[in-house]
Amino acid sequence: MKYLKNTLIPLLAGVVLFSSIIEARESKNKAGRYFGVSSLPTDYEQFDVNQWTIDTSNDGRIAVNNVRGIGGEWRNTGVFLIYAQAWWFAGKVNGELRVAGNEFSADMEVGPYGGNPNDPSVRTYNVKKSMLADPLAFADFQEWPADQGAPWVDVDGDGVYTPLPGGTDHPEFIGDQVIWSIQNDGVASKKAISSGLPTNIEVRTTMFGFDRPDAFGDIVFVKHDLRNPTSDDVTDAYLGV
Ligand SMILES: [Ca+2]
Repeated sequence: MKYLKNTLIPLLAGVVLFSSIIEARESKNKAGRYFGVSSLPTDYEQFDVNQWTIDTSNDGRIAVNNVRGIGGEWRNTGVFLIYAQAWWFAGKVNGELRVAGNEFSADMEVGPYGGNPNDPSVRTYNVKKSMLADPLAFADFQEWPADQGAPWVDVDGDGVYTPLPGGTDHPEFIGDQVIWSIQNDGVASKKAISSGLPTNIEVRTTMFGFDRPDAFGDIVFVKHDLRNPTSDDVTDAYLGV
């Protein structure tokens, strides 16, 4: 990725670790874990549909250490293999270096570029395929942010998200669990990591995974859609996890 000009750049990064790494103890009960802890504007949610339990957020960080002290746990064993994980983006605007850095905190503002970070609609949305059995019980299913760009299935084809059971639509379950949020690097006062001028990129983040007994159950996928909402080109652009 060398050039970002008002275009969509989907990236797919995989977090892969194999079961042979750890002689895991299966001593804990998944059902006892919380599902959804919110504190706007940063909103934490938990990925926990397969061998991984990962706390994530809507501010550009992938695995966060804020919730339980360490970000990624393997097989509910108390063995944490990820302390914290995030991505960095850098490029040039009018020849000047700009950086969006995220680590134990984030340069990113939550929500869409130019939006209100305190609006409850910019939270981290967390849905599972199992919610199809009782979709009315889950606010993130009912309020799935199709209008913000989250993936969804318009079953009745009318262009409007009308979720089950009142309607026919539902989030697009590209995995057995899908966690979605939007964030932007457009607020200079938020940039505690890089301290520089904003890159002004807007990012739509999709974390998903599969509840399967094979190697897919050992993987967490994270997709980042980077968009440039300004008329200033970002050149010589790089993204790394
Ligand atoms: Ca519809």
